[in-house]
Amino acid sequence: MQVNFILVHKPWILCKPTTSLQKPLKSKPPPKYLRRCLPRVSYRMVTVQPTPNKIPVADYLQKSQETPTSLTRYLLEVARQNKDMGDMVGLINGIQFACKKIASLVGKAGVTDLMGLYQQGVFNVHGEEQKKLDVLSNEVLKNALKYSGKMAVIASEEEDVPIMIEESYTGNYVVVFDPLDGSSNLDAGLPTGTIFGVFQQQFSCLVHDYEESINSMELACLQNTLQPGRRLIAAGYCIYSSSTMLVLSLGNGLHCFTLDTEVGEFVLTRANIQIPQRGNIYSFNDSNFYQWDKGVQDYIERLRKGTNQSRSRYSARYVGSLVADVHRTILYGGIFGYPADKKNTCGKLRLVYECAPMAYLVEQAGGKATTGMENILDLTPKSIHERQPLILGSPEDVEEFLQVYGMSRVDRETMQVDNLSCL
Ligand code: FDP
Repeated sequence: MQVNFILVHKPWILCKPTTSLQKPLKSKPPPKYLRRCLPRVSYRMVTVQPTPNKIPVADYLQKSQETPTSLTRYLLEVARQNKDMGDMVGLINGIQFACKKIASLVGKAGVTDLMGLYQQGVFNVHGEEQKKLDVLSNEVLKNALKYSGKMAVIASEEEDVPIMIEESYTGNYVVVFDPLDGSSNLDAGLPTGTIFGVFQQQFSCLVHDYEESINSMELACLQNTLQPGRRLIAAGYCIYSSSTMLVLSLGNGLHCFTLDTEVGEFVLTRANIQIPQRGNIYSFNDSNFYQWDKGVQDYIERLRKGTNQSRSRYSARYVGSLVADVHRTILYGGIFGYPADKKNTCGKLRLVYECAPMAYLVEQAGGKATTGMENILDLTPKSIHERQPLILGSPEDVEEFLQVYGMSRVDRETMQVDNLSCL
């Protein structure tokens, strides 16, 4: 077991209003609980826990397909077989509760006036107008995680900066998440999803209360959220569609639990999911074709014409909701991509809470995920909202993409990627 020594320090941290939840500037300032306050922290000697062992519950999952296994029962089995994973089980329980709550909100959004914008003219950190359900889902997930008692730091798509958890609830885990991805599809009743990834904290932070300044050591504490995807110890997504499914990996393969609305429980419906070696579907936003670099265009043209390695013409499917497109790709095979283009020179998707968890899950199912240059899981994020190109799917399809793309890689370099715009 590794021991780290961290200086004890009690700085003051600046308390700024948040852009994501605040009222428009002309109205009175938001109440204190709605502000983006960074809490005062102190540092101490910490023991960095080893990564938990792989979970040998695969056999159990196979057998238990004969009788319905709830996610709760599965988690209890994980805890029984892995004494050091009790906290992780508590954490996933918090997430499954949040997913049920968000599924219920999404399901009745049309009849409870939850569709549409949160506040006209109020933008989040990405410059996008937030939907009511973006804001609500963020609160639901944040609270479920906070009060699980297992959290140290959380980072969300909907928050400007990572959030440290108050001392009384502090735990050992770092969770990154996108509470409601694909929310531009909401008002049309199309699928949306929650994406999450779990790391172990590398720096320990003791959080006391809300104070008034921040220094480099506190930033180090928040940098717990900037770990490469390779260090994820769990990830998952919840898809809100014709049914609600929680697709999860604790590092032991990929398993799908479907919400049985009659009993209010997630029930195991697919154990040890394996992505097909090759598919016949491509899922890219085709309207960007003329904005892509030549390598991507050449690859897509081969799929359209059937001049690719499998000599078969591929079908196009693109929902425009990451969770839905990745879920279909995992189950049916093929390739999903949001590459860089002339407008989005770093791609559009966020490395920390979109690309990395999805890459981890796809690899757990035997697939591959890349930027076109590097394996997604090898990238160390420089900022919490950094964007990266994402190509993932069946191993043979991704390999073929890399070959074709590699032939004209120089073309990407001529796009003059401005790295700052990725952050
Ligand atoms: P959305 O803007 O609706 O939130 O990253 C967000 C995302 O959706 C992904 O879910 C989706 O894959 C992508 O953007 C779609 O982008 P385009 O509309 O540019 O295709």
